[in-house]
Amino acid sequence: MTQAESTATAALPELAAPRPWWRDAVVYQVYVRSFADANGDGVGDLAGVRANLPYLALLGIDALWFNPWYPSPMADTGYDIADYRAIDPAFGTLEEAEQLIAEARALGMRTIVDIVPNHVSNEHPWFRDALASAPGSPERARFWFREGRGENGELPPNDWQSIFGGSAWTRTEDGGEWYLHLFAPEQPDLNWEHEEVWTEHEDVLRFWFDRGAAGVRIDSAALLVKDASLAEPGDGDHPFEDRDELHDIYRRWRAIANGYTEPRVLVGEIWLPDPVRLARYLRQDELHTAFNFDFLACPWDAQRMRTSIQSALDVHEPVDAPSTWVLSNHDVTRPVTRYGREDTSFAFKAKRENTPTDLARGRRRARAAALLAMALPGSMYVYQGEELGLPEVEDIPPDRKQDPMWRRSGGVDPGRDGCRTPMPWTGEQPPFGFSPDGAARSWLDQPADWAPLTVAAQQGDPGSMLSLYREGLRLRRSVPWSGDAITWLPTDDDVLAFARGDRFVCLVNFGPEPVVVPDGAEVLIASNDLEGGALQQDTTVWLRLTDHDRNWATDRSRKEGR
Ligand code: TEU
Repeated sequence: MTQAESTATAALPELAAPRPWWRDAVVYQVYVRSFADANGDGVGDLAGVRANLPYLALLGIDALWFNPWYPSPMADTGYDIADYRAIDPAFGTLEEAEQLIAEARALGMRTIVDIVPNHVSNEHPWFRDALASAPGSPERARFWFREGRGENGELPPNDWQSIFGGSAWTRTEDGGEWYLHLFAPEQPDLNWEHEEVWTEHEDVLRFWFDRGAAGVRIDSAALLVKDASLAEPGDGDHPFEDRDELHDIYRRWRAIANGYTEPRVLVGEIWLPDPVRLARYLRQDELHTAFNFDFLACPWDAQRMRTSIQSALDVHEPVDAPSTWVLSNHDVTRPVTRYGREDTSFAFKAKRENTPTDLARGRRRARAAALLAMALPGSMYVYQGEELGLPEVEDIPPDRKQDPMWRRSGGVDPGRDGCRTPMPWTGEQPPFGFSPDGAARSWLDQPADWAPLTVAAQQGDPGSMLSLYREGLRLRRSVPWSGDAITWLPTDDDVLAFARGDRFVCLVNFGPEPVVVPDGAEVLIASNDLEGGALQQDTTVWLRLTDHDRNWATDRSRKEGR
């Protein structure tokens, strides 16, 4: 520190530390397989991401989260990891990943990598060693191997069901023990009672943090610990969800993350019905943030949305963690499709396909939802293609489907391929610039009618979804809001209105009655054109209150006693 700097610091003792970047970051989720294919093999790669970093920088995001990019047999498109310290050759090399992290950082974007601690690939050296070793061996102790039930052990050790359907147990090929897999059989679960499982993952964290990763997204973060008695789910603690011992794991991880000059960030993928339980993972010495899936799954309804938003804020406040706002990811039905249906709710294990869908309506709502999410205090996630308003692809023929959820459910669950289709960049027909000319067929086909959805088609059009995202994210950095609190303003039941500070209001009209923008308020951005100064159904606006009307928010809320 120079003399001048130390004087400056001494003169400003009251100055708080700068706000940590992750508290209100916009994080863009890159599903590498489907982002951009530079080498023409029909699969996206790191070179494709590097070539398109300017596109991401222009979008106005703060960080990139990459779905697993490690060597994998791809039984679950990369969530079955064979080596946590390398890059799958289909995507590139470790050196390229390091370059990518540095290049993104130079453009102002941090990198979050995906860590999968619940299970490994069945081709991971640990599991291969386990299969090659005898029951009761130390090699098997890193997993959950058990004798079967029945006279000859022909029945699984218990009735736990895999999240992808069917039994959560598979018997070894020699007809010996069974092993546990909460997901596909190619994803054996690790035993988190084993010290080496802890130390290995802590080392993997350091490996990526040392290479410049700003944080990790922790896959299936509430599933790692199991009840060793193999009890069936009942009234008490769940045998493999949200168990108390998990918090010790994340306290150790937090200490590692805090050991860096710029502390690294831990983001949990935690699906829990009870937001109070979710917030326990966000205590000061545990994870920094977690995905807010309640908001994602919430039906498009003013009061349901209000309840979801308020309960997220309520449970985050006491632990001083920011909420996150998520509308989509690689596991869920695309918002344009979801919001275009009669029933706009989402449930992971009750996905539907080809139910009547009004895509124009869905798009309108998805636009309104995007501006709503961008206006809320906390951080926001954008899943690639969301900014283009891609719909779910619902007509993938069975022989082209890849997702084990579809296969293991015997075709009952449509699977998640429909939200993983390659990005359309340019041109009039597939692969729409995803791959170079003459490339191999894309790993999933794009619909032939996506020409109007390409980046090239949208970027010059001020009315496009892409322009809405760019403009909304740009404004998000400069709007006159203050603090992390929101004040709900009194409205009709079909309308949401909240203020942030005394100069900013976000208004969302869910209902059929037009809502007139108050006199004098300046419209900063609207998800759809206003008609005669009024918001039609399924429209969000951001308003700047001028001196003349800046008491509007506070006066109205006081009057209603809310
Ligand atoms: O998803 C985790 C997952 O599927 C569960 O947490 C599920 O969402 C929950 O039980 C619903 O109630 C992650 C990845 O996002 C997904 O792509 C992988 O297939 C899965 O883990 C296995 O690694």
